[in-house]
Amino acid sequence: MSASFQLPAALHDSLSALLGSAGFLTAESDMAAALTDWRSLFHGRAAAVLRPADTEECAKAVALCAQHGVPVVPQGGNTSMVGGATPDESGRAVVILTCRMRQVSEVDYADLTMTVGAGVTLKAAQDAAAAAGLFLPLSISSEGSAEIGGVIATNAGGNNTVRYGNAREMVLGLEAVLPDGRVLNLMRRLRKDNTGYALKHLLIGSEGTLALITRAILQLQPKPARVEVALCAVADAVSALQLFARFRRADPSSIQAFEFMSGQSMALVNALIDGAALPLSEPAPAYVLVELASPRSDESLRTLIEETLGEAVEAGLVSDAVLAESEAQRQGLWKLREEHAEAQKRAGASVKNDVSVPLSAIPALIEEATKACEALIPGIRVAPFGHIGDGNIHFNLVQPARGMDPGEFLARSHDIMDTVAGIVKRLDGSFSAEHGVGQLKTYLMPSWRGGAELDMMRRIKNAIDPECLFNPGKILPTE
Ligand code: 2HG
Ligand code: ZN
Repeated sequence: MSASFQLPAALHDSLSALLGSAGFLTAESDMAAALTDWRSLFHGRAAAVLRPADTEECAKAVALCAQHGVPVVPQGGNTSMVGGATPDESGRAVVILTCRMRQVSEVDYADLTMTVGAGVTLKAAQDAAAAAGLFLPLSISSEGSAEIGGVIATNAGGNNTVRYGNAREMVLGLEAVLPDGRVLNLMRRLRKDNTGYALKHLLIGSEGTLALITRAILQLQPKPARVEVALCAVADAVSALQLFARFRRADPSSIQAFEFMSGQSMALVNALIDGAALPLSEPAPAYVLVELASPRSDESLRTLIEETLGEAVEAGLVSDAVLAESEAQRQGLWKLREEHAEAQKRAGASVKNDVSVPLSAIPALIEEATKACEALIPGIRVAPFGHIGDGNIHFNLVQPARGMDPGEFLARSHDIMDTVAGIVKRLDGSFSAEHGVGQLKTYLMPSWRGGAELDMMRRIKNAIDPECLFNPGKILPTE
């Protein structure tokens, strides 16, 4: 079957000649995977899916699309939680995949940098850094599929933000194709470079609406010599934050991750994920996963984590805890954290609220939003988890275990999102901490970012992409 919307013949022929059969796909079956998001919330159509092999091919393809007024939807590993890389239903756009731009071309030991193509998965980039004896401290649950270009385009955060910041903090240099097909080369590996507007930072987090990222120079770190991980049973977010404060007092620079999981969300992981087994004597109301790292290989980090946990147990903050004794156990504990999104997907329809609030407001957020959601839909499963150390909670809701079908639950998505958002706003938080706006949350932009802020965003969009060809319908609501 051919695509439902035909590209202009001249464009079709030029793209086909430029990209060849490996890079130019128009059969529905070849395009299908790129037209639906990971959550299966959005089902778009496209005139073609392009897979350029390098920046030059990508730039030429974008220039051709621009000449014919054809919209372009950049897509990396297709792991967006907000439909950020799924085309609309018009079928007019082409999707450009970065998956063939997969070169890890250079690791520099003096500068601690790595040059990567947009299509390198985050996991492959981490592995390449580790193979060189270095460390790329960006870690997200979807790192096996998420590609560097998308990770930067969405300014992904994840598990290590508490120590190393978001993707933005790790990007030294950037190369991107602009909507008219020009290549913007910002591949400078400089810590200091005050030479006008910070275009690199404008593109980071712009979700493919301003440019298509093709390469990056990432800032690496020395590989820690010692890592310690513990899973702790706690009563609630208040105890979790008190535990965080204790670790921060003991040694703030050693905290590499500090994650929270509600009992409800962990129960879903245990029930629905193969090989996930809680290594504690009994289930708890909530859990913390803490990871510490040190450049020193001696026992001091082990002593630090044991002493801090011991004191927390004595103070009644932690009721049970397990420390990883090997790399395999460390990975086992992390699996119990990283599979929450997958477990919730398997549990039925769910509504996600990727929100952030000041640390001090997290207990109020969880308490108030839990009450409000339970009042909204009796039987709703409140399953929050997330990066509590940096203030980002995934306040997710799963459909009731019985008595409601997925469609009926999803029809209440906006009620749920608005209810949670109202509480988050009162607590001075953000309605999107790390997943971005995509197409799912554009409707929230006027009330949260309206006035001068949204106006400036529109002017920037208009200056860089006046025909609105790049990722239309994302971030900015249609006027
Ligand atoms: C995570 O922290 C991801 O595991 C996914 O950001 C969060 O499923 C989610 O809401
Ligand atoms: Zn997350």
